[in-house]
Formats: sequence, C-alpha cells, structure tokens
Amino acid sequence: ADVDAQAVFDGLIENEQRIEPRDWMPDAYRKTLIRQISQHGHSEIIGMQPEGNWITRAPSLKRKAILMAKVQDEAGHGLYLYSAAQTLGITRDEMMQQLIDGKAKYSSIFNYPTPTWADMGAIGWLVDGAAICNQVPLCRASYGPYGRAMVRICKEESFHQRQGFEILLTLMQGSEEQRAMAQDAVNRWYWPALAMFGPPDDQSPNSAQSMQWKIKRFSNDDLRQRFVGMLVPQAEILGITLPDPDLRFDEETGLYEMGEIDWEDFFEVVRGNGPLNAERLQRRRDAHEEGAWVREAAAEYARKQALRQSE
Ligand code: FAQ
Repeated sequence: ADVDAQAVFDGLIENEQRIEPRDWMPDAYRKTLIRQISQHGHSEIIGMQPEGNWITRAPSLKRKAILMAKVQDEAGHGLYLYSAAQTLGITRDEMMQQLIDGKAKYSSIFNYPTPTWADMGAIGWLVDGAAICNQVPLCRASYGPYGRAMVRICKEESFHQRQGFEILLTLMQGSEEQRAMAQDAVNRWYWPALAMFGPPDDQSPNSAQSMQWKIKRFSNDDLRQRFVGMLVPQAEILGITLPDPDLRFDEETGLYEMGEIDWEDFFEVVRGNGPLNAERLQRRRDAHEEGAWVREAAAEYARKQALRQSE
C-alpha cells in the first residue's frame, strides 16, 4: 500500500499539485516541514523583540502606530505558521517548549541589537526585504497550508519593507547626524541580512531534498543574488552605501560579485552564541511564564463549558 501511496505523492509533486494535511506523505517530508515551518514561526515570534524595543521611543505618534501595527503583524505571522505546523501533527505546546528550552532554531538575524531609531528603518528595508525574497517563492511550496499562509504573509511583509525604506529615506533627507545614523544602521544590518538566506549552497545539507520536494524553489545563494539585485537600485535612491567594497555586477555571468560573508560569525549565532541569543530566549521564557495564568484560565473555562454542554 505504501508503494502506491508513495507513487501518488510523487505524482502530486511532479504535477505541481499540493499536498494537503490528510494526504499520505513520507515521514521525512513531514519532518522537514515541521522543522522549517516551526523555525519560521519562532523567527516571527522572537523577531518581535528587536522592534518591540522601540515602540515606547518611536519619534512620533504616527511612527509609533505604524511600528505597533508591524510588530502585531509579526505575532499574527507566528500564529499562522504555528497553525500550519500543527496540521502536520505537532502541538503548539510542543513547539513553544522546544523554543523556550533553547532546542529550536530561529533566524540568526534576531540576535543582533537595535541601539538606534535608524535600526527600525534598516530592519524593515533589509530584514523584511530578505524575508520577501525568500518567501515569495514559498507561496508555491508543495505543502498547501504553508504555501497559502505565505500569500498573506508576503503582502504584509511588503508593507513592512516599504515602511523601513521610508524611515531611511526620511533620515537621509534630514541632518548630517540623521544621515550618519541611517548609514551606520545599514552597515550593521547588511551582512547579517545576507546571511539570513542560510549557508552557501555547498554547505546547505537540506537544500537538495527540499528542492526536490518543491518546498524550496531556489537555492540559498540564488536568493541572496536576487536580494542584492533588489537592494542596489534602492540604495542609490536612498543615497546609502552598501558596506561591501567588493560588490560589483559581472556583465558576463549576470551575477553580483560580493565580498565574503563572515560564516564563522553566522554559525556562532546559530549555535546560540550571538550578541543577544540569551537575552531573546530569556525574554520569551519570562513572557511564557507570565502568561501561564491566562492559559490556565482559558483551559478551565473550556472545561466548564464542555461540562455544561454534556449536562
Ligand atoms: N538562522 O540546509 P540549510 C521573518 C540553519 S524572516 C538560523 O540551508 P534550509 C520576518 C537551518 O535551519 C526569517 N538558522 O536549511 C520578520 C539548518 O539547520 P537544521 C525567518 C539557519 O532549511 C522580519 C542549517 O542551518 N524566515 O521572520 C539560518 O534548507 C522582521 C542548514 O541550512 C524563514 O524561516 C538562519 N538564517 O534553508 C519578522 C523562512 N539559515 O534545521 C520580524 C523559511 C539556515 O537542519 C521582523 N525558511 N539555518 O537544524 C527557509 O526558507 C529555510 O529554512 C532557510 C534555510 C532558507 C532559512
């Protein structure tokens, strides 16, 4: 029977059809989706912190309202993604436990500090920009609930990216100090944003299989190229310098040549040793513990409702 099921699954993938929660799927496909979707959800939830840091200090009421809306969107994305992962047989409690125990991965990018207001611009422009490049192809991921969640998430990321660009544009039209602050933030976020796409293709153990299953549609390095191609003209409009003296477009290959990404730094951050890994996790743990009474109250309420209905 499994031979037939495998053939049906292979046929669906081959013909660009979607795999849905009740369909048979190989264990390894289920596992890799749980891995990627839960890591993605955790990134959104942890990713609320660097910007949450500036909500009380945003420079105007309008900026504060926009930033609050963006951080709320991130919470929403985390919840859609957890829901998508749950369709594969893992519970939200299990995922949250893995995160607060420090056993789950989340994007390296959220372990860097946000010391200035310009960081809100750089995060929107670079981090959300990288997220869009990575996620637009995921709208066509072979697993239905993941691909569909990505459609709405990408629309919201696109607004996030523009708001970051607009923060930087405003700063770049301001005083000397404001322009320096914007440039400094871009200098700090540029390289970590390039690393978000994951290790180089020859060091990316999951890529080949994920591409065969049509979860990933492009390799890590291909998406990094696209991202740089998107940034270059935008940087010109901003009047910001991308901090890579080796960056140049090679007419012959049609590719950007770039300086070397500091992969040792990246792997250190992924191993948990980045500047703010410990602080980010502790904050999440504290929030989880402080919310325990809400979860208990909701569970108790649900229990009483169920009792009443069975009477
Ligand atoms: N950080 O073999 P590969 C956002 C791990 S956007 C940490 O290439 P794969 C929006 C990888 O998990 C950010 N770990 O893996 C936002 C694997 O380890 P494992 C989230 C990383 O899966 C904006 C190992 O390295 N976006 O949140 C990273 O084929 C602003 C080997 O790597 C997503 O998660 C990294 N950067 O490709 C929110 C997108 N890169 O699991 C707030 C969905 C790699 O075997 C504010 N995910 N690793 O133990 C993906 O597209 C893929 O999972 C990749 C990695 C491309 C991230």
